[in-house]
Amino acid sequence: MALVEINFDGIIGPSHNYAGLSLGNVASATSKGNVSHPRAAALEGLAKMRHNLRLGLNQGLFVPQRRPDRAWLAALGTDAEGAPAALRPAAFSASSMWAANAATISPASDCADGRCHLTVANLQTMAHRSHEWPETLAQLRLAFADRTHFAVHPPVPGFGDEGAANHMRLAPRHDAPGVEIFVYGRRGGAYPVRQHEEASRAVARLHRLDPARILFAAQSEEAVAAGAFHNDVVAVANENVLFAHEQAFEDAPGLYAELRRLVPEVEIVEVPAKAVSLDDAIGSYLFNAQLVSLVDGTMALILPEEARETPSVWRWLEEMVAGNGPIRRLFVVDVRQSMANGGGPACLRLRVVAEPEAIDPRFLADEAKIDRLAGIVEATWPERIAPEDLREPDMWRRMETARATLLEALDLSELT
Ligand code: SUG
Repeated sequence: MALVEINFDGIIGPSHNYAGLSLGNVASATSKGNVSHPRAAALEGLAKMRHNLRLGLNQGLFVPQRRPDRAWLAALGTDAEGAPAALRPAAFSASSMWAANAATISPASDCADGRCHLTVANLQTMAHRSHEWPETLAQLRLAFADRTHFAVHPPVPGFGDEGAANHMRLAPRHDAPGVEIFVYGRRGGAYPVRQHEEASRAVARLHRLDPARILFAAQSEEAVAAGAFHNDVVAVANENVLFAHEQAFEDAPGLYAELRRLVPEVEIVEVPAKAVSLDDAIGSYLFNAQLVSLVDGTMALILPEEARETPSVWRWLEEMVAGNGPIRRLFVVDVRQSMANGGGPACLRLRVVAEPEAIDPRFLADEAKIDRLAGIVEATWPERIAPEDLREPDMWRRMETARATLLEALDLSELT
């Protein structure tokens, strides 16, 4: 059986809304109070999955979580009827769609026990994301139940961990031993840093990685302060290629030197600030592209429409693919509903290198399954949600019925 990369996308849930909950996430703040379109959002996400399947990529899925999260509200001494205004939106957020924050993954070839390790992220910095982990853990325990192949860890305590969005892996190929880079925040100007170095170090220990083949790198303060609340807003890696903004890291030359020593095949594609400013990089989500290896062995970027609409970014990309670098092709997808909350194509997926046969097939996707899911979304997802709709019991029931219908279609009703 072959080890391949599988992208697990979070299906965008029926409660998708714009509540401006993420301090330091510029798009979330800008969209605060706007009317959202959950049905269109979920269809955009499914269309991205279909697009990637047609490129020959392997695709998986995670299901939306229970929203409103009545158990979480109960633990806070309230309920959906009585929730104070400061709590209500946090109980409704569809933020588990951003699967890049679900967990950190180390493929089997990096881990001392020869198993793929997955640690669920605690997401403790933001209240609306801090209650994702129990349901994420439940899904990962089902999808990756085979203990001969996988070890699923609960979240690390005490220190903020935001999962794969702050983790990169460089290797000659997906199935070869690699070097894992854990990126953390030290300072973020007016904004919180969400990935703590101690959380990253704990994950590396739990995954039984070789200490000689891991690197820890701080995000630059200017990147966090400009809105790079996760490293995957300013850098992305795939196999032997690192694609990063010049201002992504506190000590880029030091990181690159270590990488070149440990992975001689590495190719670093750095975008200079004079060609693309940090603001343009963050506004367009250039680096939140999925950097993927196509079946013919070349690499491609799967970019959001906003990258094509940002002149400095598109100019730079066109020059890059016209040159001789390792990234040969550009694809553009429309995930505007997610983008307006700060989630690009790469935020919506969690990468796992594994044998598909070892995974619970209910979490794997093909086009027929995506078509079925799209039909359910069309029929049951709310068309629009305005902020005041979150106070309507009819809307809560609609969200709950929509999710239950989806789970039933996937034979995953045990997650209800
Ligand atoms: O955690 N947005 C998410 C976006 C996560 C993007 N993920 C990665 N970069 N990998 C966040 O900030 C907005 C929710 C709101 O404001 O209602 C939100 O949670």
